[in-house]
Amino acid sequence: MPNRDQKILVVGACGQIGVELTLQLRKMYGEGVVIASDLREEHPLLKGTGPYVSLDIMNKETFHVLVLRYNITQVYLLAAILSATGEKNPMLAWHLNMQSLLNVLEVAKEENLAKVYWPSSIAVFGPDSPKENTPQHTIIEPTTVYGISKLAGERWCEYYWKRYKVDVRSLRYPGLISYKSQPGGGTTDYAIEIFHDAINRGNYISFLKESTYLPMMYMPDAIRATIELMETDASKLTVRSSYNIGAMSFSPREIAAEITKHIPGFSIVYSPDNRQKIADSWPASIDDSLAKNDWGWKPEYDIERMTADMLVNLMK
Ligand code: NAD
Ligand code: AKB
Repeated sequence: MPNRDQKILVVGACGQIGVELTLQLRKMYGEGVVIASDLREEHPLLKGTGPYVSLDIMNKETFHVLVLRYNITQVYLLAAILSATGEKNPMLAWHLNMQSLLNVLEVAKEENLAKVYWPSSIAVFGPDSPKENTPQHTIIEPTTVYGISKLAGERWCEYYWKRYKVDVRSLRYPGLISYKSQPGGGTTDYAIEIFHDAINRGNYISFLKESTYLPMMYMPDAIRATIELMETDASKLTVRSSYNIGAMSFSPREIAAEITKHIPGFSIVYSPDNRQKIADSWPASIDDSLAKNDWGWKPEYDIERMTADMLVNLMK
């Protein structure tokens, strides 16, 4: 729990994770404690829940001034270009994903910030990593620009911790499934689209093959994991690059079958596109034993519970 003087800045607060993370941080620590920021207009769900500022994290000076003006002590950096969008414009993805992190790490060092959070992804792994139960430490040779930027980012996090004692923490999120805000251009987005199309049209055209297994997690678990990691005593953390974290693993065929239990008659067809190659390069499931041992990680949602909750909430 941040002490009385802590002030949190969420960068990229209007994205898929940012909206829910900001709302939960405000619920836990108080609305005035958490400043939301993004390039975009304030997300409707954030309106009236606490302070919002417009920020381009690529501008280090503006960010630095904001940190000083609001007496910021913790930063959650969520601005990024995700895997599928990244392949459309690799240089833009590299530039944003790297420079945003370096800007935050530099200001954290200069202003002695208490903590920084920056997410990595299962995208750090590549086709030569073990596919099942992919370990924390293994061959890591990503083949997407997004994965390369996450791997480089992990190295920078560990570097700033070891060299400057910047207390930066990170999770390698799997594909995240949620209903409050839209996904931002990833390969795992199919697992969200499928729910919307099941409800609105009764059928779904999957851009991944039926048997493509990927690690996935429901957003409430991801938000809880993030805050639990940030609240853990620094002495317990043995990973200063980014922790593997898991919850469930399923294929398009399996999630379709689960949805069919609630929406009989729902149908799916498969029309793989360029995102199939990205998915094929990623793990099918993740070994997160270090997260379990170091800070007690335990997921609450499996495919059945997540599917039921998604459908109830989307149908409201
Ligand atoms: P998103 O695309 O939904 O949100 C990113 C937000 O950053 C957007 O609101 C965007 O407007 C903002 N942004 C972009 N450029 C900016 C800039 N220059 N300055 C300020 N804000 C800017 O992404 P997300 O899904 O919420 O992901 C957040 C983080 O989590 C990313 O680092 C992503 O790689 C990581 N991650 C996400 C998932 C997932 O399934 N969503 C999985 C693994 C890792
Ligand atoms: C993506 O598909 O790009 C993201 C991720 C797993 O990092 N959801």
